[in-house]
Amino acid sequence: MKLVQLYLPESGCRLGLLKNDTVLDITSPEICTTMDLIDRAVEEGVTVDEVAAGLKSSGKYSYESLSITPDSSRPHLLIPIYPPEVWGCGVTYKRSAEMRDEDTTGARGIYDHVYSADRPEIFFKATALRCVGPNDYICIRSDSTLTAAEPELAYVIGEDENIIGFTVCNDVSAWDIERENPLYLPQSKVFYGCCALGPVLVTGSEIEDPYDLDIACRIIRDDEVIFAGEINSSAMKRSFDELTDFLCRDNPILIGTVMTTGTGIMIPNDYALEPGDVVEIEIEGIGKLSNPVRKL
Ligand code: DO4
Ligand code: MG
Repeated sequence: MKLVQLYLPESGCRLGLLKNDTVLDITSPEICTTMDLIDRAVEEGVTVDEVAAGLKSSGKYSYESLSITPDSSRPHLLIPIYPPEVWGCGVTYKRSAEMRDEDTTGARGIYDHVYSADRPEIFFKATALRCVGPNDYICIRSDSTLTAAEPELAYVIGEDENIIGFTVCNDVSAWDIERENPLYLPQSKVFYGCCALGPVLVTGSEIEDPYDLDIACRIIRDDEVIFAGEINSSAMKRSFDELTDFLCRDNPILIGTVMTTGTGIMIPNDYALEPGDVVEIEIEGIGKLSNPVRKL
């Protein structure tokens, strides 16, 4: 199933189900968000798909009409989940290790080391307050001059560390701050508008093989595509179980936590984000996440 959250001017956040190009409003008095749906599934010991299948539709919208710049006077898509936390994984693709090592003075080799080590790199990325949904602004920190998009496959963790579903993530990162000193990683990763998620949350049952998904990214400036890159999730070195296992070791996480799995598309420095750019990230079977850029 493809779940969305949508905003209606008269009633705020609603739960939606995307079928073909139509979004069905399946909100019920007690289930208005994807987190409500997940909590209900946990309470009843059933799957999210089973709870969603039992909800009645009270309205429908074309997906296209909802995929607009957020505007409180018009129905529009929201972030597909308000995650209690988002955690990130780093250097899970060879290209990420290579480019990061090339561009780092002083601590060269640390990225290759973490790519090859048993323990993955896992970092705190965001809370819902720092995340944005489809068509909303991702941000460049006021003190960064080299901020890049990081196109990533993300998953939502449920009960017993199972995967509830998948979404697209842009792990927007201030690379200049990370390169200045790797100990500055939290400042390069965590700031307002540092994480985009969406456009939908696809439940696990609908993704045949999450280790074989095409991931594509485009950066558009003044209506022209200035960068296009792609990778397949098969190039990721780690398994989801391995990442979740390390995340959850002695670290209590809440159901609905999002894990983003690292980038395999390394965007050359020439295409550092500028205000007015639009970043599109498309993952097979999930959809296209599009976000404009602004400077804080
Ligand atoms: O080690 C720095 C961050 C790595 C990262 O975010 C990635 O590989 O996607
Ligand atoms: Mg990343």
